[in-house]
Amino acid sequence: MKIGITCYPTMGGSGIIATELGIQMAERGHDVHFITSNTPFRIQFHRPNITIHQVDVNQYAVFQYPPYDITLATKIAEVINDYDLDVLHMHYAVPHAICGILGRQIARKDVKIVTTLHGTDITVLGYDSTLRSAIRFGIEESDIVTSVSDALTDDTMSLIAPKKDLRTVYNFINEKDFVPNNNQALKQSYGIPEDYKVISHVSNFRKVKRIQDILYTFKRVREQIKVKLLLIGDGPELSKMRRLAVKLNISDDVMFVGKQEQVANFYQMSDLFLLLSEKESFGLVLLEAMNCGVVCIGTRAGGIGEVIRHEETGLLVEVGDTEQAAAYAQRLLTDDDYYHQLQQNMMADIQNRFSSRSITDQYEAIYQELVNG
Ligand code: U5P
Repeated sequence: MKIGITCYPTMGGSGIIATELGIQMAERGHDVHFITSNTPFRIQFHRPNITIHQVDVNQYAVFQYPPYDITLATKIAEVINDYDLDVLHMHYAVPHAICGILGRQIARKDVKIVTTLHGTDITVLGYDSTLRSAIRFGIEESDIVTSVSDALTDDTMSLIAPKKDLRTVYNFINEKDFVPNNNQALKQSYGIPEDYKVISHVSNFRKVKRIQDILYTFKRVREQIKVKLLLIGDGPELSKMRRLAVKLNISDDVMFVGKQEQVANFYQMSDLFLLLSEKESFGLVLLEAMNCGVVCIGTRAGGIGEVIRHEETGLLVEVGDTEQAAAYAQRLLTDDDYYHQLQQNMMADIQNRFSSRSITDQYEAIYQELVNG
């Protein structure tokens, strides 16, 4: 099949999924066309069957705002016609599904549109009534719409109420990039003594991630065992969290390592991973940590409860319950048998429910269903 993909080519979860899916489809022999404002960050070298079409938004003084959406739609139309695309896969309802629909109209071709909802557009924009009808339109005019968790499907139904069934297709990661490897050398290079445990967290440091809860949890655990906290990523909350670590008197054991491109190494030196967000449509970082063999504690928020099966493959706490999170962390870091039991279940479960092969199969079946009518 000839597949056009539009996503934000940045480091966030949605861009990573869109890019990995395109790579997987290209490896299966499909002809993949990325139509994006920049080369997606995981495609920095040549790959067969992948073409990048860059959307250049002109900054003419005549426009008060650069017309990104219209330029993108025009580019999509051009690629539909030039390459005779069968399917467009748009990531996010707004603006990309809308641009895909407009592009299809400009091209005057019956190309099929698959839209994947990743969360931000629904949970943030769904509250903004000015955009709600546009999101609904993007969903209803797409041929098939997928969402990355049942929790996001439910949120979309209650906030947007589209007349359209959504299908949940979970996120996945490229397993080759995230493998278990007890990375003592890296731990050493960060000056972490061998007998210290490592707790980690990876995110964009936005408020919804509740990094303060990670610090409060860590403070309690640190009172009982030798442990370091590794915080990977950067964002608006970072400097506030640095100050909080100082105030809590834990800053000697908290390492802020900033934005990193090779996050796998940090998971590999971790014994426990925390994701204590108040909202999360899926929680891709959990899947990355789990594939590296790291047991996780998450909150009962959004899709986290679908990725972690409580007391089977990891542990869940209510949002803000740092006392329970600390109690669980302490048990996991001191009771090896318990840890290995959860770890074993976790490795089997992710292989079963989130393997790149089975998720790619599901998307491929969706494309095929549309193309074969
Ligand atoms: N990420 C990085 N480097 C960082 C912070 C995050 O590569 O410094 C990646 C995570 O590994 C994950 C994505 O793939 O960004 C964040 O996913 P999400 O929080 O948007 O689901």
